[in-house]
Amino acid sequence: MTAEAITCRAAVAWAAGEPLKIEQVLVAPPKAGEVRVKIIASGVCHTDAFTLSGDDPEGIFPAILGHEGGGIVEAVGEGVTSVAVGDHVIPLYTPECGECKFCLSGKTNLCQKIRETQGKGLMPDGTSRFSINGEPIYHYMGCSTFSEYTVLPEIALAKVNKTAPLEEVCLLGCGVTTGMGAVMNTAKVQPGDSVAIFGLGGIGLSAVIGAAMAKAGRIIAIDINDSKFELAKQLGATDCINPKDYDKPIQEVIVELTDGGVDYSFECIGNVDVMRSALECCHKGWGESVIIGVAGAGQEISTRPFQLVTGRVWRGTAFGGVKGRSELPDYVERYLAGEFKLSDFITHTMELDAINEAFDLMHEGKSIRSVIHF
Ligand code: NAD
Ligand code: AHE
Ligand code: ZN
Ligand code: ZN
Repeated sequence: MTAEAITCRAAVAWAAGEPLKIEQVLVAPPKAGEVRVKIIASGVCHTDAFTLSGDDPEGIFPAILGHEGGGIVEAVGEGVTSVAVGDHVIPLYTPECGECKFCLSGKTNLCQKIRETQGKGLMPDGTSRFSINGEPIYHYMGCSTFSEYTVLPEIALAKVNKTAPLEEVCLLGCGVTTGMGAVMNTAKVQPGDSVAIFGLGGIGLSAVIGAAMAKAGRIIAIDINDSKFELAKQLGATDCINPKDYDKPIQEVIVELTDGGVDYSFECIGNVDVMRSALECCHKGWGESVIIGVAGAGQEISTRPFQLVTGRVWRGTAFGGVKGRSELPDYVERYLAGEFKLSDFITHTMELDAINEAFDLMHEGKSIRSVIHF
């Protein structure tokens, strides 16, 4: 049966710096190779706030933000074979086509099949499925999960176990997978390694979980907000440090604490000065620093090249290096098997109408993750 257009509620970002507005949006049926998904829940990630702030060079308005969702397939377009109506899915801002140069390389999760149109807020055919009064509204990161219904390419959906609560596993659509994946997949932390994790939001705390699962010896958690330390310790941090308590650069404090520096560090904030500290707290000869945080337009990182000449390594990761369709379902299975918890992260839940509160709580440092229930 051919699907019809649906009118539903969505939070629209009309312009940078303005609160989201709940609107009635027309969602077109999925075209060939596309899938329409009923969103059940969506986390709010700092990247949503980053783009809304106007700092994102790819930010485009009006758009429907949100990229950390969980939902149920409502309709499929022609030729879709890997998911069917009723399947539970997690939208992927890093898709997996399995056939582009990047997918075939075996070296990266950064599938580029639809990256160009995705970055322009459009579906792969160059048009949007969202409109209000006939005017197009842009997609965001290929996901737009702040809408009751959204449309994605089939290659941007991970089909997951139906018994997993979408209100929790939606966090695997970005934050938790990113932090855990950065530690286990990108850095490949080994038992006994020392790690420093800068920024204890959803990403940094997931990196703490990843480090604990990897049996890291020392897990140093750093934040300027002391209220983050209790959960960090509960999740496995061995030391919690607030840079404001010291009158010298935090990298010097960490180097002294660890007899020369850590084996791995992770920047989970998006602050280019902290990125420098994260590199420079790594051990001479082998320490590796992984950039996860997203920095604003025009910002650049710097350090003395000598830091790299003497063996420190700077790298970065998107979505924890995880290939969404082939690897994310297994993260859901590991969660179901009790290997890690997601409920610890969900400090607030709210309905779509209250979505701006989620942004306020994040900016006030009061939340880890707010999850919108549709
Ligand atoms: P968040 O706002 O929940 O957490 C950020 C934390 O950093 C807060 O606890 C805050 O107190 C702390 N912080 C701020 N300034 C600090 C400083 N100078 N020193 C120490 N701590 C400081 O954010 P989040 O959702 O966890 O996201 C973190 C970053 O990761 C953002 O930049 C986001 O855009 C990025 N991100 C990247 C990826 C990726 O794939 N690379 C995925 C998700 C998020
Ligand atoms: N659009 C920004 C970059 C934003 C960015 O780096 N996004 C990350 C995911 S953050 C999720 O919370 C990512 O996946 N990057 C890889 C990619 O291809 O976008 C800019 O600076 O232009
Ligand atoms: Zn995110
Ligand atoms: Zn690909």
